[in-house]
Amino acid sequence: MIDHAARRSFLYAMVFALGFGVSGRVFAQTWTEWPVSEGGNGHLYRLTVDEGTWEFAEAQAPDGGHLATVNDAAENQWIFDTFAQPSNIWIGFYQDLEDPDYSEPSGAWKWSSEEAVTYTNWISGEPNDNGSEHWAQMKGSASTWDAQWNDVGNQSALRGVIEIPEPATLSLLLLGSIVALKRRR
Ligand SMILES: [Ca+2]
Ligand SMILES: [Ca+2]
Repeated sequence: MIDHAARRSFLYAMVFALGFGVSGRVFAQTWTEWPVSEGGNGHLYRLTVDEGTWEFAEAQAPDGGHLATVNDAAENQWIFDTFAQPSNIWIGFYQDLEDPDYSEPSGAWKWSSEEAVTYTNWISGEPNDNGSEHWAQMKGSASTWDAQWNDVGNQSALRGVIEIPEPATLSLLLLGSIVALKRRR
């Protein structure tokens, strides 16, 4: 019979192994921090590896993360400078067709993170719903419309920029590991 202390040591070892495993996987994907010291929010960002639809890109985010929510002009500029060089990228802005306020072209645009909409940066004349366009891209540096947004259709294949809050997300992931282990006992 394993004594209580040994069992507890084993449990802690498992929790640390799982915690570091999760952190290692998250950080292995080359996240870039927008540092608080540079006026940022301390969150981590990265581009999706593969191009695809907006839904495909959103699904690449780890638990607690989403395609980026652009809260203000400073964040828009930082994302453009860091990730939209030179290509257009998905951000987390989409049109909720189920919402009672949905209308074309401007109704029911939301952030996938469910944060409030505090800022938009549409190109003049956009969104225009030019053929079922319900997902927002940020124009890259190769475009005339640097860092401005366009609504586009689901056939577009782009990389997206994912944002995760830090360090809360990792703490939650670690907490999830502990809870899962305790339940298993
Ligand atoms: Ca639309
Ligand atoms: Ca459009």
